[in-house]
Amino acid sequence: MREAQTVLALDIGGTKMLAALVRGETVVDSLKVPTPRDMGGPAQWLEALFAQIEHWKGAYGCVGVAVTGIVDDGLWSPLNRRTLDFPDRFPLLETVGALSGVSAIAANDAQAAAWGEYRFGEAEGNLVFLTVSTGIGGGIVIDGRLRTGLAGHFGLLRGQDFEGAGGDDSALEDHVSGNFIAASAAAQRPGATSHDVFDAAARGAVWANDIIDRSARRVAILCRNIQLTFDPDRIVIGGGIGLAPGYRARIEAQLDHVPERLKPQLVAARLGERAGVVGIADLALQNTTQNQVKQ
Ligand code: BMX
Repeated sequence: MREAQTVLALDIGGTKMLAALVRGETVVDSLKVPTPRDMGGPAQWLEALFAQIEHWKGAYGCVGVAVTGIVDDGLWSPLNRRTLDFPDRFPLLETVGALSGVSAIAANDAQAAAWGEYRFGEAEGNLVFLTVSTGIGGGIVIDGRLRTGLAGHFGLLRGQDFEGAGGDDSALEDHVSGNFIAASAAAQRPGATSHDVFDAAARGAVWANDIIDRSARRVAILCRNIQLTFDPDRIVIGGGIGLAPGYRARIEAQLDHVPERLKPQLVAARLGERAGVVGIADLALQNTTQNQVKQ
């Protein structure tokens, strides 16, 4: 009984991989490691991860994998190679099924997080989840249904001259996300990470505050457009940058002048960085239950 309700949940993003044993919204055990972007590809990343959680074998009844990028028919592909690069159509479900020995499902990381916040978060009603992290991901839950496929890939929006970011063919996230913040600091601090920029900003460095404000201003514009597109009750902000101290307040400061009826209501992800694993675990359990019913 215990194992059956326990799910092995993986959240593989552009910067980190989180593995967790999940029951409901509870993370019973977890392991976080950097995504070894420069080491081989998905097959090696998953082998290395499963080697480190070998001791969890037998403790879970099914697996859920949330990944950056898109999963079509169990095949995993990146959409923005700057966020994470690997060859298209990696046989994700087959590989995870073989490594775990149990049934597996897979979904986009931000969509899984949106479902986690919908099921266990603060947000009532229709929500849009926005993760500002290595890239910018999004998940949409309307009338209790999670939108899948490309739905919510806000980080890949093009053509809008985001405030001088240049209406060229690059993706919005390349002008906003963690990668952008780190790259923008190169002049002042070669090799700085986005964390370093937030630390410098907290110490009052003007250049660092300027970079973060530019990022937050572009996310504020995105939130206004999301409000006009889906009119959600809440926009839930998550991700390493989205949850960084003061970042959401900077976005809200850019929305002060927006008329009440057009103003997006932003909330922090209640599940924090667990949103993805909790969401995919719930989807995996639903899938297992449905399959049992069918039999
Ligand atoms: C990119 C895209 C999305 C993802 C988002 C956040 C890739 C590899 N990923 O827009 O699928 O949801 O980044 O990803 O094309 P994260 O790695 O920052 O969590």
